Amino acid sequence: MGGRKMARDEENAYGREDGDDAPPAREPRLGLILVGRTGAGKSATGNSILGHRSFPSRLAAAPVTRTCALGSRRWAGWRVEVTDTPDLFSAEGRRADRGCAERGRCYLLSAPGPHALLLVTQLGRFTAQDEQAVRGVRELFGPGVLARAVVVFTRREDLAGASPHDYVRATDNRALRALVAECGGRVCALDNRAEGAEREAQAGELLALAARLAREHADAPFTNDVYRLAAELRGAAPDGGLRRVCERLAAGGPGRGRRGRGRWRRVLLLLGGALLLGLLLCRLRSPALQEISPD
Ligand SMILES: Nc1nc2c(ncn2[C@@H]2O[C@H](COP(=O)(O)OP(=O)(O)O)[C@@H](O)[C@H]2O)c(=O)[nH]1
Ligand SMILES: [Mg+2]
Repeated sequence: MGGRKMARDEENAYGREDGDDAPPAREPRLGLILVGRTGAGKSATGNSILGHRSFPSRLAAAPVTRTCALGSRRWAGWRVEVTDTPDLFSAEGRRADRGCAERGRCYLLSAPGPHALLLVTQLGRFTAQDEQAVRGVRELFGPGVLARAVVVFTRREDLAGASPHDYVRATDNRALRALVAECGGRVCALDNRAEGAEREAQAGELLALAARLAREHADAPFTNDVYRLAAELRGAAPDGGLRRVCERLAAGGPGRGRRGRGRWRRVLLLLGGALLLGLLLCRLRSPALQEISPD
């Protein structure tokens, strides 16, 4: 088993496989990505899901998570793969990721795509920074990605027994209510300080939600043209693959090619319309000119 783990670690240049409980390959994959602003509790949530401390998580003035990382576990017949992310979604984070290397790593690690995107936010603190992070998420994965998102509140202990649905219904934070609506009403709350059976029960709640979302899409992960490229290149030499995914992201991100083609089509249609109108006007004007002609 140990030898197998080493081989797996060597294969994967960027992530971490928690290989001791590595399942047989026939188990279906349940891919999850943790996204949201720095300090919301993404890494702590990842550790709760995995059932052990896999990702560094603590309160700090500077971001603790510096790079994307992958952790895995078995749960209810699924092979769960969790991708933790550093600050990829704020304006500063994106500026710092010049060349899109970290965003490219995120794509390669989570290829062929997530079944659920976990939008992590701290209970009672959905701020402008969280909204900016949501915009960053849309930009990185494409506008349709929220159809696969679950809003995960950390600090569940502050709910004092109430449900996260009740909390969302009662909040006067309109941006949060709008986000939850866009995510199909999927919400979950975790107390990441919980341990043992309580931690496992909370993880089970969240994983059941993610598994239901996967089933609703016939177990197919969320995908876009960058994921398709990443999946193709995942088996290739890591640096070569990373470079090509980064180039694709730097060129404008998912859907760019299709959007670009759509824009040109609209321009051509407008030009064609203008030409037709011009011809029509010419034809209408020529008999009128003939009528007033002295001959
Ligand atoms: N009390 C409490 N603290 C939490 C919870 N989740 C995360 N934290 C704390 O919030 C801080 C930031 O968490 P971290 O996982 O590093 O956030 P990240 O930057 O989004 O990955 C850490 O000190 C965590 O212990 C929670 O459910 N309850
Ligand atoms: Mg973190």
